[in-house]
Amino acid sequence: MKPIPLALAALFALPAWAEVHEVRMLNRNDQGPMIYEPQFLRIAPGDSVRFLPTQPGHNAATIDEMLPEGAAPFRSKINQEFGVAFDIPGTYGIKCSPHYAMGMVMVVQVGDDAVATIPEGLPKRAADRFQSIVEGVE
Ligand SMILES: [Cu+2]
Repeated sequence: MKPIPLALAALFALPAWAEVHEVRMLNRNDQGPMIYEPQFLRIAPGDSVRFLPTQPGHNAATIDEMLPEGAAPFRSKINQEFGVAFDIPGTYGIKCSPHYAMGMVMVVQVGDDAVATIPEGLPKRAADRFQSIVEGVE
């Protein structure tokens, strides 16, 4: 067997490539109105999520009560594709700013931990959808 060239050996020493996950922002799908697809992602620290304006009128923003300690909040512009890396493990609640009260939310779970408890005091339809998301997670 030929020896592995030095440059290639260096490549193998790098950590696995961070993955990019895509989330579509929709007015409706077969699971309901005002919805992210998928509504739940489990990703590795360092992975990124791209929020795609598949249908108009949506964005993606962190929810203050559902942001791991030390993680930076973000808020994308309406109708614009937005990519963000998640470096800090934990449970991130994501909302669409104009449709939060209508329950347009999702969970990004970073790392291997169980999904954190959904906090009290969220808008009713957002809380209901978070509950159904969490119930669907193994
Ligand atoms: Cu929306």
